[in-house]
Amino acid sequence: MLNKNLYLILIISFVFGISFWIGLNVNLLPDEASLNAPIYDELFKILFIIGLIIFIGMTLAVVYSLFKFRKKNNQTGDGIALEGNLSLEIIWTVIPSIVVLIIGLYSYNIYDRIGGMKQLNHNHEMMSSNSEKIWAGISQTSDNEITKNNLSVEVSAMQFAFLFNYPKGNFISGELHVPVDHKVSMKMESKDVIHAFWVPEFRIKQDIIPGQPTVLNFTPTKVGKYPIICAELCGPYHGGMRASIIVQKESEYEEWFKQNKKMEVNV
Ligand SMILES: [Cu+2]
Repeated sequence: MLNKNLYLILIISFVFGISFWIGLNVNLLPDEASLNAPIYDELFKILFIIGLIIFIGMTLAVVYSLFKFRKKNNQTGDGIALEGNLSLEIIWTVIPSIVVLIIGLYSYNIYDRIGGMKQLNHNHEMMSSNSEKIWAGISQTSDNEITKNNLSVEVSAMQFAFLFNYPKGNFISGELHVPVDHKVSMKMESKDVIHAFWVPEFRIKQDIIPGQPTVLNFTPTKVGKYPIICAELCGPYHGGMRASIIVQKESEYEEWFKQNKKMEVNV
């Protein structure tokens, strides 16, 4: 009996050990390019580890059962039926309940840390001028950080493109340019159907809904070019509804901004 328990403990330790090792060392996600990304990835790692524990544990149990409960040579029936096992039923109810509860609370904490539970209206410059209702979105993560460098952009989504309006420069761009390490505050509206603004490298996604403006705030942390993908099936060319976000050094961004501003004046 002692031997059996020892084996069981060893196998469980092995399953947990290998799951943690894979979960912490194998990265399935793209670059982390915004302040939200490392926070979101914490949750992903935990979910990945839990998934691995269940997958490896179940696979081992199935393989063990294949050999242990094989039909014996002279066996003709299934044997005596098993009826009820209270302790087993308590275990398989209590453990998953605790796991689900922990995941729920932890997800709430992560959503709060990326700004999902904050008030949506009070941070946004464009919104203070008119008292338009903002229906949903991700707010800014902290009020204490620098807000003077806020970049405000208005996003219009339509079948099948995104357009970015820079109110301060009074111009519209098909590419979203932003300076690295600056907060970007976007107000998003749809001209037709529901779209979704998704940047995998930033770990952000927000629906864009006709008649119900939404907001999305983020801070890019890595210079580079990243895809913006529409993540809501919005029509026959939904798959082609893509744009780019270009994160630049502040000086380069200023240069780009000036050039576009000038063009508008010349016209
Ligand atoms: Cu779309």
